[in-house]
Amino acid sequence: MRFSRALCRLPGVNLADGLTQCAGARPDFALALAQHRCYVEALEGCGLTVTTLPADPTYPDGTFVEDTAVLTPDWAVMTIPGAPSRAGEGAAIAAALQPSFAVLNQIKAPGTVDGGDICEAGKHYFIGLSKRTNAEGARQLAVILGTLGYTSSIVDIRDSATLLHLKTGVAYVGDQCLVVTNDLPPVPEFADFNLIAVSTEESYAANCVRVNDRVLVASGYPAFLAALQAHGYRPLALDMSEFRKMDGGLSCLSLRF
Ligand code: CIR
Repeated sequence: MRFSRALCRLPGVNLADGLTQCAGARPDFALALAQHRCYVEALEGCGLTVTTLPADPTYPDGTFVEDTAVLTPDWAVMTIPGAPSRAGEGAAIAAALQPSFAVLNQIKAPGTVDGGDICEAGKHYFIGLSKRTNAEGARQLAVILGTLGYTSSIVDIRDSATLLHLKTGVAYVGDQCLVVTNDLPPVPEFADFNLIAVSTEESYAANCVRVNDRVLVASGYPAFLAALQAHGYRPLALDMSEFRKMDGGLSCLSLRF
């Protein structure tokens, strides 16, 4: 899928007040802001026009915009993120997306969906059942995707100690190819794809994003970088250290369409 636009939101000064499993981690705000600027510039370098919303101090996790929506080429689906502290983040995102999408669907309570659990792989979507995305949210999303002619299947990661979201462990990089960590449960549908395995030591790098001719990857993972190049991809490495402290990966800093 080729993208022409992206939506991002600046990290706020209270980024460190967001949710994280990394005990004691305190991101440096100035460095996070600089890394965010590089991220936006990378998207622009891939040919995208990027809209960057201001931070909202009500939502310290608000920079992780990916969790608030699932975008298909046709419709946008606004989610209800599974963490109660993040439930209101979508309003500003919906307002920003509205002009670009003919239809804005809405996941309805008691359903919850985090966009980080939704992995688009061409005409098929993997939907992660996680501590954030519940069965009702997954069901509603599958119905919406089905209406648009997409197939979907569930990947249950609720028992995983390492995966916050499905896309913490899998990314679709186009050309019928998935990047996968060994933290994932067996997924029968993966048999239809070529797989690039990410080692346990480099598992953070699995959350990469194909953007037009490039694959954005976190910097500091040389084996994975080489594997992508060996498969003919053109990776673009970005320092994600401050967002990682808040359990954030590359994909969650933007919505691409
Ligand atoms: C959270 O726990 O919700 C945020 N601190 C991080 C969200 C990361 N989102 C993503 O990877 N899609």
